Amino acid sequence: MSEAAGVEVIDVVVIGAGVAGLTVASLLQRSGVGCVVLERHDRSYVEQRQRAGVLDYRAEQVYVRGGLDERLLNGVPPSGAIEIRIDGVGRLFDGAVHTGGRSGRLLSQQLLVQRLIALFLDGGGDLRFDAADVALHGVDGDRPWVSYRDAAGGNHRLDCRYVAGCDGFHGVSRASLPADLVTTYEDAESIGWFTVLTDSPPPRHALFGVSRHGFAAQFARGRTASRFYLQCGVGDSLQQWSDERVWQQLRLRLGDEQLPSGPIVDKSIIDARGIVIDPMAHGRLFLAGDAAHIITPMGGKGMNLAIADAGVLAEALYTAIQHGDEELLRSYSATCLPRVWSDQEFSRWMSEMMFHAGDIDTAGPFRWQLARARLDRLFTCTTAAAAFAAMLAGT
Ligand code: FAS
Repeated sequence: MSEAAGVEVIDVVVIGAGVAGLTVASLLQRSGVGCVVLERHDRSYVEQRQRAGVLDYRAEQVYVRGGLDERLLNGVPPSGAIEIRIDGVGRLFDGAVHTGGRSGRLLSQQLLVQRLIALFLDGGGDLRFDAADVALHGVDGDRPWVSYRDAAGGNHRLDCRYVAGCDGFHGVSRASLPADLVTTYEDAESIGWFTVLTDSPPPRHALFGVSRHGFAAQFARGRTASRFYLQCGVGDSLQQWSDERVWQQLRLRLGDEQLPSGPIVDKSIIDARGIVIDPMAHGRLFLAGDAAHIITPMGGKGMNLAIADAGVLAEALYTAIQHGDEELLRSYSATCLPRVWSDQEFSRWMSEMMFHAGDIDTAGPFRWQLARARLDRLFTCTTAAAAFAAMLAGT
């Protein structure tokens, strides 16, 4: 980092300290590339956000290849089997059996973010929280720069070579792309669903409940919390879902009258849209994670796609800065998009299977039968099981 007349000069500015931004920054730090991370919220806010809960095998390998796995994955158990409970009857699906043991880890996004922040700061990383009014300038030229205001009201300018836009779907990076140069693909699932976070015992296995009362799922979020997903009417509001109704429906759909309850600490409607931005780059600005794509949580790919993008971007930035070769940066978007679309397709395929196989009115009797056949095939056809296991693991 050098400074001239109040202007700081750095190789890379990373916008956003979510899983994508922190993964890019930690990998760059490890490879000796200087970067500054700008995050608009304070540390405690970023560290308390509870989102995803499973790190897939593909994302795990990004940390293994980057030499970060020891610090990030220490003591984190494999994700293990999932339970699919159809009308109250449970069947265990152990993906690792079909993938030669490659499955993923039960790692909450919250814990991963906490560990990434500690790793980056312990390594002397420059992470600036409470960065307000972040703005990008000249990203389509040779000398982009980023401005922001710190918590004390001081204005800052960072001159850089590249910008990693990892600030989520509502951040400034995606908004900086010229509208006439990008295509936004968008499609909404014809199903409503919402999620609740509870202080109640987690399930032994990730649990998917398919029942005539509708879909529900339960995932561990640490040792004492659960995240549940429930199908609801398209356009439903949270006011229509009292805590009492939530627990009543969960017991019904998971076929478990004894399902232990607890305080519901968070409730939010799921944005049931799939969105992909193409290209994921413009000039010297490169988008990673939710800044470039939104995916519904059914296949557990939101966090994992963000980490996969970050792995590709960090290597491309390293090669450009340390070896002056921009080929990987030029092909960054073309490298990421096929994987993004593959995960979008998988997530939609799984959503349709789980939702259509439940409440017969959701998709009608014929599609209900199709979805039940698709579910059953996971347990009766090794080829179908292997394909499903490979997509879940990201292998
Ligand atoms: P993030 O949104 O995580 O991080 C972006 C960061 O940029 C944030 O810290 C934000 O504060 C910062 N930022 C934004 N604008 C800025 C600006 N102008 N200046 C500076 N900083 C700025 N995915 C799954 O796979 N499984 C799940 O079970 C799952 N559950 C979810 C539950 C919820 C409630 C939500 C909201 C999402 C869930 N997801 C799930 C999806 C989630 O994991 C995202 O895909 C993931 O957080 C994407 O990571 P990032 O791209 O790093 O974006």
